[in-house]
Amino acid sequence: NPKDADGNITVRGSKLYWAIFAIMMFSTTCFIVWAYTKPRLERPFHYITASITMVAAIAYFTMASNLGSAPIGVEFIRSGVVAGLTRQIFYVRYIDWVITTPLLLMELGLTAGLPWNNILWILLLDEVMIITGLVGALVRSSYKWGYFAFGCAALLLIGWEIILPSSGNAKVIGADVHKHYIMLGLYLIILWFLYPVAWGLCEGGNVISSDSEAIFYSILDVLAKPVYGVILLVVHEKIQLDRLGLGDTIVNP
Ligand code: RET
Repeated sequence: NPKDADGNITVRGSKLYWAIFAIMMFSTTCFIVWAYTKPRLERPFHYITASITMVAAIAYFTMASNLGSAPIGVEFIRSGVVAGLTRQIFYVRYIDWVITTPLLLMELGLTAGLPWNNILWILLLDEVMIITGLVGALVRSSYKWGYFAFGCAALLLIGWEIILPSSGNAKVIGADVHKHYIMLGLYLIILWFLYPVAWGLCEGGNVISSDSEAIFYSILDVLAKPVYGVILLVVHEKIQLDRLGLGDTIVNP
């Protein structure tokens, strides 16, 4: 049934996943080419960013092929649609996130010059957030919301860590670093708060269809990976230019 009556993605959902797969592959290529235009020592962030979009590309390849999912019994039947008794849960998302979200946070932490013990604490919170989200998604009963609550608590702590203690750190390194770090940190955290919203409507409450889930998560992932990557790399270039006092000279020759 094209109306997605059994809780699975349809051909349209699959096509969207293929499109995002193409975007992730394209951005991976661009980040690698961009890296090669730089001296060797300036490349690490380009490589980390490229590996993030590369992992996402594989996850999207999997979902577009209708793989990496399991039918999970639903607690709430979607109203208006004669939905099935199960929903297609893409656990492959969480395999992607468990690899890529720590890298995204690490890039942010290194931009602020955070000490490693702070970075590791943030990464630990991140693992708690993703794993509780996965377990909650696979649980049928309302205990899933317990896992969801643990995950949200972890996200709140991450938000607090990257905005407050870390911004003090960035300030010590320099006003330019601080300014850019705050912008990047706010972009990340505002975006990341939309993920639990998507989860609540999809894996959690079974409120929207699997095709709508594809749209919601795809938009978030494109903003959180390739777009975030471009902003981060541009910020790094700006910071370096400002350090050399060349910012205006190069932008406005
Ligand atoms: C879950 C459910 C449990 C509660 C919370 C969640 C947050 C997930 C986030 C995911 C971010 C993913 C990114 C992917 C990159 O493309 C696991 C949905 C808080 C914030 C940035």
